[in-house]
Amino acid sequence: MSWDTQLFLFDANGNGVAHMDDACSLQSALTNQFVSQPGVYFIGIAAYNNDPEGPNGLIWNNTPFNVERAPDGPGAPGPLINWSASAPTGGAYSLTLAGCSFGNAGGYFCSISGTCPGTVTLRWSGAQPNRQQGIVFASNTGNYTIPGGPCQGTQLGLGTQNLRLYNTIPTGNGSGSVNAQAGTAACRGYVQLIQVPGCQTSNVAQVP
Ligand SMILES: [Ca+2]
Ligand SMILES: [Ca+2]
Repeated sequence: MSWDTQLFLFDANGNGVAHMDDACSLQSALTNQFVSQPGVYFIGIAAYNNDPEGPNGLIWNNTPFNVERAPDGPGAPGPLINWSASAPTGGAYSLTLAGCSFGNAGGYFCSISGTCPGTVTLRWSGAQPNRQQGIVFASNTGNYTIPGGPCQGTQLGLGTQNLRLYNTIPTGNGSGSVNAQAGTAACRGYVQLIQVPGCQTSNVAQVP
């Protein structure tokens, strides 16, 4: 890619969620670190320095360029009403999505927050109450199909690298959280939940 991109993530109401300008040279990348709940999200891509504005101005300040940020501008969090450039430029782009799944809003959802290595918190919602759920870990995403057992044939969003069942915990009333100590080998890895019986799977969440 030959032009200076900026990436923005907005929620369904047009409010800002996350922005990063320069992740790799002048190209942009976003993680899930500011995404705390399921729902509909919009990705915005713009050339530097065409920035989204809310009623009170910029939703994000222009700098720092190489840090992923929640809305921090005078117009935070939005909603988006305008873009700052009067004569926008840009060009062709490719967008790579990794470790994500189509949202089942109101469905089985998990997220991971915290610091890795260190203490991380796994949160889940939308599970069936009073069941068991397996916490499955892998270092990569993929389409691994469970070869046997009660969920034989269920396809996960995980790959086979360091794939393992980390733990099995109750779903409680359908939502909850658990803390865990994450070592270096777990950092930036991926987690997916699968509940038994039923074999419903959650989205894939990335360890910080
Ligand atoms: Ca950029
Ligand atoms: Ca900017």
